[in-house]
This record gives sequence, structure tokens and C-alpha cells, in this order.
Amino acid sequence: MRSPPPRAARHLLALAAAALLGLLLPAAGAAAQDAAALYEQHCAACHGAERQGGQGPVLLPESLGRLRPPQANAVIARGRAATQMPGFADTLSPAEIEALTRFVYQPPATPPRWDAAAIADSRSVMVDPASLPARPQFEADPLNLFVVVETGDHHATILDGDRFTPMHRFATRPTLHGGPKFSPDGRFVFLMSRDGWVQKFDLYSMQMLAEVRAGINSRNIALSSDGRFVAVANYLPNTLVLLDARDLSLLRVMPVTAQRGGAPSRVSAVYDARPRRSFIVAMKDIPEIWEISYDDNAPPIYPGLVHSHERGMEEGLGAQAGLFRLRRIAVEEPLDDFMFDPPYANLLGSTRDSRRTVVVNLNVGRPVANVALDGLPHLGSGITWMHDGRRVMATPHLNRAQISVIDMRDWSVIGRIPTSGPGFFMRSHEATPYAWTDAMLGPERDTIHIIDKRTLRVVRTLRPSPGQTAAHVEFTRDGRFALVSVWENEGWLVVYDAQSFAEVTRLPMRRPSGKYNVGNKISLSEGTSH
Ligand code: DHE
Repeated sequence: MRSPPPRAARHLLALAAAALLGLLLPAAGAAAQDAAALYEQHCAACHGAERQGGQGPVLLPESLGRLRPPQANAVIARGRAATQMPGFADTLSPAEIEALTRFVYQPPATPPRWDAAAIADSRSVMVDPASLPARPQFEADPLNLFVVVETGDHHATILDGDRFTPMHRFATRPTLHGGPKFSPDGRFVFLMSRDGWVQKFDLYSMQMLAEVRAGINSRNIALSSDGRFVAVANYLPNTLVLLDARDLSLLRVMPVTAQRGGAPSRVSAVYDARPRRSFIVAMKDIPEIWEISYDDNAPPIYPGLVHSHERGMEEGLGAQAGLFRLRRIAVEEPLDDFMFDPPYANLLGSTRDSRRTVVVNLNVGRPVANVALDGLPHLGSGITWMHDGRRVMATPHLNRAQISVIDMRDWSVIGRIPTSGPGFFMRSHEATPYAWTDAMLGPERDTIHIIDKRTLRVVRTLRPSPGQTAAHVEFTRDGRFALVSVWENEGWLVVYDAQSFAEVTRLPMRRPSGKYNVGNKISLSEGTSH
């Protein structure tokens, strides 16, 4: 592990931050002045001297965006259930708790750093790969397993998708987010936490193999289609990190800066583009998309590209690691979120500020169309299917009670399906004529709508647990059953018959945020995210 700065230096830093806070928030008075010292005394052991996380999560403004200050105040006072966070109401006065809350929402006196040395130092390898069994150590179909992420108490459950019985449950890093990624044979799963931790788990032997911290605030990960590389998209610091998928050792830290002017940028998301043998990366703050080829035989310069590959990319990597070649595609505005069409020739991307959806053709390397979508689509949840002989894609909207359906031939919007509220996720399967979606961002957050993919109409609305948030659906490998989450700490995984919509069984789970079927993921099923 990286050694922390000497105690005196940490204290000086803390005092400097407190002084700054005092300038910024004079109304907070003496309690605010003491906040840094209070933090050092009560919080630093778990959350890190520089608030960069440790046993507890990161406490920097970028990482607290989803927690409002009154909620943070309540957590400091009363603790957080099912975690090791204790309550401080008996130890600290309300004014001190208030001062601590204000303190963690202030930027630190010195910008947080997480460089190659810190990444390398954070890595642990728990199991010798040579000791791993050649075959699964269980009877269940290894391609019909589900990985269920339970954010309620930071665990994951491995579920037998034929019998709907849990096979194994293990602790994960806190704040797991986004889709886990599976190796091409479905044996290994890679998990990522918002605090930058990447973990590799072996499904055949049910063991955590290795972990590394690739950033302080991470967005998502992608695994190369050949299973060799993990790409990590970071907000903090402004980097894209490339890891060796075998043992999570560091291959490269790519600072993300604009081609023109060199402005730094957060990374919105990274996805693998299988047929292109490349990672596609969207940037949050600069109008560029990056394509990073991991194809050892790729030409050094792509046809139609805006800028040729960067020579620097070829430095420092042995033959074993291969060469990564960077291509930059200029777009009009930074993209927040995107999805591919099935051939991976085009990507649909959304801009958060101007609320536009653009189509960028990856072959010619430029935007080729705008899509007239209303509201902010959640393209990362988009799915596609064949409809009247043409491929369509459908997406929920984060701010509109609607599913939009787009003809992928000419990018026209051919359907606007009303729902009971804005939704987050959408799922289907090749074997079912129905698509399932939630309305979790609206007043009827306990509903799941079932849409007929042929008529583009809602044919059934389910309420798995009335009054409790229902979200995120995933099908079994054969598409016969749909698994829905009830997102409560004392929540449920509810299994439905995908044809009759009848409930088959329900399993208690601790806020099962997402579930991921191995077979559907590695076959790139058109009904799920990849
Ligand atoms: Fe997510 C996936 C971004 C908030 C739960 N979310 C993703 C992915 C991205 C993303 C880029 C794709 C990862 C992948 O598969 O590689 N999420 C964002 C945001 O920008 C947003 C709106 C704001 C933020 O805080 O980052 C956001 N996401 C949330 C939540 O608040 C959710 C509902 C609760 C949580 O646990 O954080 C949430 N996101 C999820 C889940 C997935 C996900 C469960 C996996 C979807 C899948 O099935 O693949």
C-alpha cells in the first residue's frame, strides 16, 4: 500500500482545508473551523486522511453528488445500516456534525492525485492462477448463472438461473456501480466500484482473485473482446486506465486531454466494440470520442480519421501487452452516454446540456445525423430488436414518462410509448416478444411496464412490491423467465414467467441493484446491455 503522508503533514493539510472552509463559510463559526480536526479524529481512519476512501467510501464532492447534505448529516449522526459506519450523535454535538457535513462537501485544499504508482501499490493478487481448477466446481449451468449485485450491504450473490437458488455470496467493495463485465468464456467476472476499485472474481471456483484501485471516482469498465484488457473510465483523476485482465496489473494510465488546447476531461464512459477490436470512449468535458484499438494487426493509421494515432501510445508496452492505438473523433459537443448499433458502425450519443442525440459513424469518423428525441434518453440502457423487417432501438428517458423507439435505418422516431414515469432500465431477449421497463424516477416507482415489441404498446403493468421501488430486469439465458429487483435494503429478487407474467418465486436480497446473466452477456444478446 502507498504510505500515507506523515501525520504532521496531514494535520497541516487538514488545518489548511479548515482555514479555507472558514473563509468560505464564515457563518459556520467555530465548529466549521474545527471540522478538519474533527475529520482527522473521527473519520480519517476509515475514509482516508485525504478523504480518498479506505475501508469506508470516498468523501469528496465529486463522489457525494448522489447524497444530499441533509442525508449525509443524518448518516454522520445515526450511522448507516448494514455497514460499519457508526453514528456520532452521542459523541459529537449537532453543530460539530453540521460542520463535518459542510467539510466533506468542500473541495480539498490540494487536488486529489491517483497516479501509476498509487494504482500499482493498491493491487492485491489473492489467488495463484496456477491453483485454479480447470472446470466449474458445481453442477449448475455455468452459462445460466446470474451475478446479483446487492448494494444494500455491499455483497454479490451468484444465482443458479435454472433453479433460482443462491450458490455463493461474497463481499464486494462498497459503491459497486454499472454492469460487471465477463470474460469471453464466461468464467471470470470483473466488478467496479464508484471509488475506483476493480475486482476479478472466478465463477468456476467462487473466489476473488485480484483487485486494484484504478481511480478515485470511476464511471465504468470495459473488457476487450479477446479478454486481454480492462479499460477503466475515470472522473477523478481525468484518466483512462488500461489493465492486464489476467492479474489486473497496470499497463497504462492515459491522461485525458483535448487534442486542441490540452484541456483535461472526465471520461463519461468506455465500452468495448467487439468487431472493431477497440474500446470506444466518450468524454464528459471535451468534444472528442476516442477509439483505442487493441488489435495487434491494426494499421497504424485508420482510414477516415480526424487525427492519426499518437506515437506516444506505443511507448512502454511490451509485445505481450500489445499496442494501443488512439484515434480521436471530433464531435460538436461532449457526450454523456452512448450505445452502439449491432454492427458497431454507428454510436448514438446524448449530450446532457443541449439534450441532443447524435449519431456518430465510427467508420468515417464524424457525426452523420441528429435524432429528434424529446427529453434526456438513457442510451446506456437502450436495446434493439427487429420490427416490421427493420431494426429498431428503444430507450427510456431520465426526465420523461416515455419509451422512444427509433428506426435505425434513417434514425426517425417511430414510437413514443407513454409510461407511468421516467425510467432507468430496459430489457428484453430474443426469445420473447416483450420488453420490460421500470418507471423508478416517477411517482409510480413500484411499477414495471411490459411492452409488446410488435405493437409498441404497454400490455401489462406489474407491481412486484406495492410502494417499493422496482427496477432492473434481466432474463434467463433461454429468455423464459424475467428477474426483477425490488430496490430496498430488505428487498427482493422476483422471478416472473416471461410469457404469462405470473410470479414464479421471490428471493430476499439486500437492495439488489442489478443482475447479470452470464450467457446473455457473453453472447451479446440484443435485449441486454454489454
Ligand atoms: Fe448507472 C450502469 C452512468 C446513476 C445503477 N450507469 C451505468 C453505466 C453508466 C452509468 C455509464 C454503464 C456501465 C456499464 O455497463 O459499463 N449512472 C450513470 C450516470 O451517469 C448516473 C445517471 C449518475 C451517476 O451518479 O453516475 C447513474 N446508476 C445510477 C444510479 O443512481 C443507480 C440507479 C443506482 C446506483 O447503484 O448507483 C445506477 N447504473 C446502475 C446499474 C447499471 C448502471 C444497476 C448496470 C446496468 C446494466 O444492466 O448494465
